[in-house]
Amino acid sequence: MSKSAGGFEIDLPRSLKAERRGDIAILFLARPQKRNAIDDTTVLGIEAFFAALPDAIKAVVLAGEGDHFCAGLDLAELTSRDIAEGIAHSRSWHRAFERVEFGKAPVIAVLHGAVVGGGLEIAAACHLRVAEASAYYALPEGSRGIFVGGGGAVRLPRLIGTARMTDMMLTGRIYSAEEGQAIGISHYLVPAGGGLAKGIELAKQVAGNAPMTNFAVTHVLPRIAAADPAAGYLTEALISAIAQGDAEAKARLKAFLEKRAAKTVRS
Ligand code: 1HE
Repeated sequence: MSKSAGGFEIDLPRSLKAERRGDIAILFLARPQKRNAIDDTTVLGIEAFFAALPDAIKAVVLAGEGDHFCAGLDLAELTSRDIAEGIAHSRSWHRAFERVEFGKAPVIAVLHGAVVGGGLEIAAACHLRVAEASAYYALPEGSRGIFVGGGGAVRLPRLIGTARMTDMMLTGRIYSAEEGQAIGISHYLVPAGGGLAKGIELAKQVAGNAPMTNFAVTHVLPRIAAADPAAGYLTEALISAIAQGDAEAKARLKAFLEKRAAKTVRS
């Protein structure tokens, strides 16, 4: 454990490193000798980090140290679990990744090298994904005789469709960074080594939004998208009225009308 890691008043396991840059936090999966495979301690550390995120942090970047983002579940720990322990383990991933997806701040994943199994699952729990040209995606669970357990069965079909996920699991198909960009895994594709800078640039942009907008997009939009249309339209009306009633929205709209705000133009 490392106390107050990177300026955060929290104990983090050695497999995680945190850094603070103003109102941006960067969390590194930092177990490169095991290709950032996620063991139990790391899962608990991820949950604790996002649960204890200070209010002053407005966006988080999640990246991996070494040549790979994440090789998924630590397979060494898997062999000793019985069925009940397996369920509890999967639920512990669900709790941790729920903190990522529905936490205090939007999360931007920076992907490179292997983004496989549980690595792809945690990436799917993030709000934006930047991929470097070296990134590749796979679900080797199929060939290891297991199944996804970190929320991938819920989040990945939303991202790439059930049909593509079925293919990845049944055949072990690997998608390249370019293919991943084309099918919607990543939002941004950048050259090798450019991911962290792009992730931080996006985090700063996101951090500059009105807090109510970021809340609506990260907490309310996914619920509307999963709701039946009637409930979705009503929820949309409510959150849009809440957002526009906020003082921050009033100030931003006034700034535009007084020609003090940026226009929406192509750069
Ligand atoms: C690991 C893991 C791991 C590496 N668990 N120890 N994930 C997988 O099936 C992917 C498994 N990993 C790989 O295919 C390869 O390691 C990589 C392609 C990611 C990287 O290859 P390479 O040649 O750079 O490294 P390596 O020599 O394979 O691994 C270096 C060390 O990391 C080695 O340990 P060492 O003690 O011999 O040095 C590996 O054993 C170790 N290592 N990956 C444990 N995953 C909630 S359900 C989620 C289900 C899943 O995620 S299943 C998918 C698991």
